[in-house]
Amino acid sequence: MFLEQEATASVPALPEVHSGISSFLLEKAQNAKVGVFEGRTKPVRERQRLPVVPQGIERDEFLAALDELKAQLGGEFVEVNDKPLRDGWYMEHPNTHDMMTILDEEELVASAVVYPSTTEEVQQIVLWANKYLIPIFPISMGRNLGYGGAAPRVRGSVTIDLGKRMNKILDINSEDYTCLLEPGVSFYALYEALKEKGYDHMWIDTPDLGGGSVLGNTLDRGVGYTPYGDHWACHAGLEVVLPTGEVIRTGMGALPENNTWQTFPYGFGPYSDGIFSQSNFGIVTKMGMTLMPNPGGYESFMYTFQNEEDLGPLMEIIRPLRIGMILENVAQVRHIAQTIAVRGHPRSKFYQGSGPIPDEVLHAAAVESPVGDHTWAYYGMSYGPPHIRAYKLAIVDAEFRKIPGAKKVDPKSLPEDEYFWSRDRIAAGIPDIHELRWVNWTPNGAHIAFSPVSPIRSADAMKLFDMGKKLHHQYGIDFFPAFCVGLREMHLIVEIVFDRDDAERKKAAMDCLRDMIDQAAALGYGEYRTHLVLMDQVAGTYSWGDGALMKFNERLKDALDPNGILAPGKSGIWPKRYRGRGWEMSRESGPVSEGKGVAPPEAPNHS
Ligand code: EUG
Repeated sequence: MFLEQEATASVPALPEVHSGISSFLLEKAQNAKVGVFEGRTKPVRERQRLPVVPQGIERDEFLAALDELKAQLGGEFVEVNDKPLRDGWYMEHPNTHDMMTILDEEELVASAVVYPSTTEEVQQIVLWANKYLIPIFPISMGRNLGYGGAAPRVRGSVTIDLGKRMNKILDINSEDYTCLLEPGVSFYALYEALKEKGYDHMWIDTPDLGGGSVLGNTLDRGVGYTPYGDHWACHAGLEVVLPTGEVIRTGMGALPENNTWQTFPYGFGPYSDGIFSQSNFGIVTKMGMTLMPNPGGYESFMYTFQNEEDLGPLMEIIRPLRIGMILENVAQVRHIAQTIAVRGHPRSKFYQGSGPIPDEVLHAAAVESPVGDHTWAYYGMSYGPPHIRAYKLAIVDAEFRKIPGAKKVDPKSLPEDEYFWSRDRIAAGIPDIHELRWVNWTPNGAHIAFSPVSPIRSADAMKLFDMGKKLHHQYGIDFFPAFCVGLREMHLIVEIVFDRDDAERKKAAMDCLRDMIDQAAALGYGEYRTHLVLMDQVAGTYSWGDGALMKFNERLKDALDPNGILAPGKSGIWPKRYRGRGWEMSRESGPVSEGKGVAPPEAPNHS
């Protein structure tokens, strides 16, 4: 059976495979894989909905167009997506679909995947797409899990897998603390490169899982956990292929032979970079990134708080400390349900009933754990030499202990494989693979995120928490909230873990997400990022001034991409040819992602 072959194959490692794992994590990854496949019952199915051809082109013409592209790129670099869909797992993820699909697995699928090796080849692909009016969807590595993975928004788009052959670290500047990257460089790979060069004076900033593309994660405004955790704020300079085929370099990159591309992000004139993040206005082929100086020491710490209501006062304590940089990193405040789930066991080990797992069951499990009973856990990090840390940690301790029942957990009491040490590494820029363990909570575990932004305030935290909890209970879903505290705001991350082979649970998850988005918007909160299938709804909540921002985005889209070939629908931005034809997804459209056709081009589509 397919599944068994997949389950026993060894995990790909760097440097043989660009998307592989660091050798120091290989054994951990191999163990993680066993856990994932133990809970897997979903078979690899025969495809029911073949062939996949994007709307607006006949099948024969599409196949002929692919042949033309094969002649340009080389036959082996154009693959038709007609084989059974293999979900794999985090380290062996597909580039053809969303491995954690919330819809029918054959809904959001690519028609073909192409593998350019240079910016020039990306340009060729873009010109080809314009010639035949074929939607294209670029991915860097395709590990955007919880937000759509590698899937295109428009069924049948041709996926451009940029990472496979464009995975060079073009530069690491050890004096300026910067680097210049192609799309296929993962956090694992960048970390390894610094180690290999002996650049101990520089740190990277990594998200919870390190397999994603640094460039892709940054463009999606992903988050890490050192003081450099706001990745977008830390990037400097882009090279972008526009939807009509031209290439630009932003910031100082526009000045030939300059040596400040990665040190001064703005250059001269309008700051263009913003329109290439979370957008469909260009394909980023190079990105500069800043690296953090090694702070000369670090010490992570953990406090636990007993009651659900402690969240409010905790936020009031965190806010001034965070803005004042006494709390220095993007820290997480995690709920007990996450603490238990991240241990990697299925929910059935703790509870066999239906409906949300009762709090008593979670507390009973926590009592048995090295961390002890609690409702909230704060994971933070103090940087610098010991006397500097001592100064900051004393303030934190005095403040956190104002909450009755607050406990400082002694790291020395925690075993080596405790989650705390994963947070410790991540906050020190050392990538890990621990986080995905909570996906084992259900059989065929998958996750999808609800990620609203709010001020770091008691009232906001409690409103979002209460709203999320109530809706999760209504839909019989376990509630896994974690607050990622930025500088003046926080991202609440609620991950719904679901069985991706259970249509009824998938529908419950979707209904719950749609309710949370609407109710959050009614309270004044919006998401920082979302899954492909929720982008229309989320974009719709950013409606100030009669949808003025979306009108502006549409005007940009039509100017930059007159044929509407690049990632139509991404971030809710539909090109003119798709508008008014029912492509938007909503509660009413249900699990259907496609509209009724596309308009013919207005002008001759190639000159
Ligand atoms: C996480 C954090 C995110 C996100 C998705 C998942 C981590 C969960 C801060 O952003 O978008 C524990």
